[in-house]
Amino acid sequence: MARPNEEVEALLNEYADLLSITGGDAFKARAYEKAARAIGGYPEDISRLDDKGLREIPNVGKSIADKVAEFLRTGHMKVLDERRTAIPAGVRELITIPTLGPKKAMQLHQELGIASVDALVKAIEGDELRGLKGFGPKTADNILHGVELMQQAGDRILLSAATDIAEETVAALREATGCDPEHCVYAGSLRRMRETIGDIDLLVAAEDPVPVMDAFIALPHTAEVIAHGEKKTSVRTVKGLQLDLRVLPPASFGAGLQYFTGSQAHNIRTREIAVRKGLKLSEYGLFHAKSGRRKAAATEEEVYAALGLPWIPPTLREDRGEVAAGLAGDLPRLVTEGDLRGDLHTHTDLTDGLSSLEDMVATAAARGYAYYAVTDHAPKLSMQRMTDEKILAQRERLRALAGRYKKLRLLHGTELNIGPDGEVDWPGEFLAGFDLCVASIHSHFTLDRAAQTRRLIRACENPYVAVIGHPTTRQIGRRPPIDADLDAVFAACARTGTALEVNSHPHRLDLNDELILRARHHGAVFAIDSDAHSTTHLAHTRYGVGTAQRGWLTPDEVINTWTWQRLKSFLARKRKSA
Ligand code: DGT
Ligand code: CA
Ligand code: CA
Ligand code: ZN
Repeated sequence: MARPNEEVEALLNEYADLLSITGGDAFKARAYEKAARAIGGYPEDISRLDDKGLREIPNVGKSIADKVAEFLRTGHMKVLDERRTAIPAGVRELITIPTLGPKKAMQLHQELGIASVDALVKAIEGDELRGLKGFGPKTADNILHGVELMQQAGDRILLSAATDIAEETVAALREATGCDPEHCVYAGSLRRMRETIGDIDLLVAAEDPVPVMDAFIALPHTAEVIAHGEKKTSVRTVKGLQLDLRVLPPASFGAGLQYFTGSQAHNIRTREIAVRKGLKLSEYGLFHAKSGRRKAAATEEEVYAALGLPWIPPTLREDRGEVAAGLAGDLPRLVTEGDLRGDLHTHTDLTDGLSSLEDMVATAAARGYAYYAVTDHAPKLSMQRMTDEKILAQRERLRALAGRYKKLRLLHGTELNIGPDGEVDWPGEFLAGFDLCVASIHSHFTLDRAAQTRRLIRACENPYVAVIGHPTTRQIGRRPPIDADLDAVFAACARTGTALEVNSHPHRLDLNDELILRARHHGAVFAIDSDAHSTTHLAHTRYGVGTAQRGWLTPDEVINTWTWQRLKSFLARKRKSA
């Protein structure tokens, strides 16, 4: 719970906003804002003050003091409650958008019934503001830009965006004076490859931190220096992301890396082991508790070994049993990007992809794949205008290309649409012509749990469906997962020999780590696919692999690490049931 001062500050600010939205006296609104700031920053706890004490706070007159006293006594402020019933909370949310003032917010509410930031964005995208006085295309653009900025500043960011920034920053820091390039890395949730990242934690080993810290704050993306010290410096970038840089003595780099990689829950486990051994673990090293003598610190391997553990891959460090597995010598041999022999879900410009078939295949070949499936959208995704003729013509083109690639086996596939009853776009005779079919949900996201479960299980039972694409359809920060009995679906996948996709698109990462852990308990197998819509997207598999590692997957459980012979018999076995 917030301190009473902060609570009252928030309420008075809200009241000031509501006053200005309803077009009340601007002077009065400003007076409430000033009082709010004064109370928030007041050193004494206002709940201990009497009426006289309240009036002694700068900018707090009798009228405001009475309202504060009323709130402290009753938990309510009557005037605020009245305004709240008159104006939906979402209208107040509107004025937090940069460039959107209270007058415009009220106008949007009164004339179009808009009462949330989301509704406003939809209205702009649907061109519903056209003709509204004071809302030309430029204003609308500014609003959209403002919303984007707000979201970037306020939210966790996607793994892919954080990776790009971290890699650029690490590359720049490696150039700094006194920075040892081999001991300049990122740690935290990014090293653990969580799907979203709160802030980026960078670590450098250097005897003299000053030049490294100076180089860090001088980077062009820095908008604000939050803290600038010799041990830790934090900046906020122009996009609102926080970066923390810590400079460590070279001798304790391993201990620092272990500590700042986290997760916090994992660190609690490792510290428990240290305590049981009469040791003390910190970011500076592993020490004998009694003598204070340092036992290990230079490398992570050394620190884990001194705890009686093998080195634990960062993607496992979430306190999901990895420490116990390490102690027992049972850590999994995690799948890596190098294990992938192919990609089984990709698109071209025949549907919604941006690159040609030829370019996609050339890029796949350059990645060293042994096999590669082209799986453009099937007809029921009507926006894509797929037809039998078009997909058969594509098959001809693909077969013609095959001669050019001696080491790469080209597979002709499609991404089928799972209908509301589990039906797919084409009958079995037509599906038999494909080398491989992915089937995914692209519609009817809000069916009830029983219906979603049924349609997914029916899709698994289709002998031509090899992979269920992006099984939950969630999009991070945009769309929630469908509601289905996923354990029943996972069991059906295991029973029918259907792979579950780990879709590598950074907005999807679907299945996610937790669902992968659940699915593998049912004995299901997986396909880590890029779902690429352009040549550059083929590299997204790194995020799918990270997610798979967080789900403890081994190469044996991932069908696209298998040899073509093994994959071919996996596909054939299921088709036999047709
Ligand atoms: P994030 O930034 O929210 O995506 O998640 P993390 O895991 O990167 O968290 P962050 O940046 O607060 O801290 C980085 C790592 O440093 C964290 O995973 C573990 C370690 N750490 C930070 N503060 C503490 C603490 O108070 N206790 C322990 N045991 N570890 C901490
Ligand atoms: Ca972090
Ligand atoms: Ca941090
Ligand atoms: Zn799809």
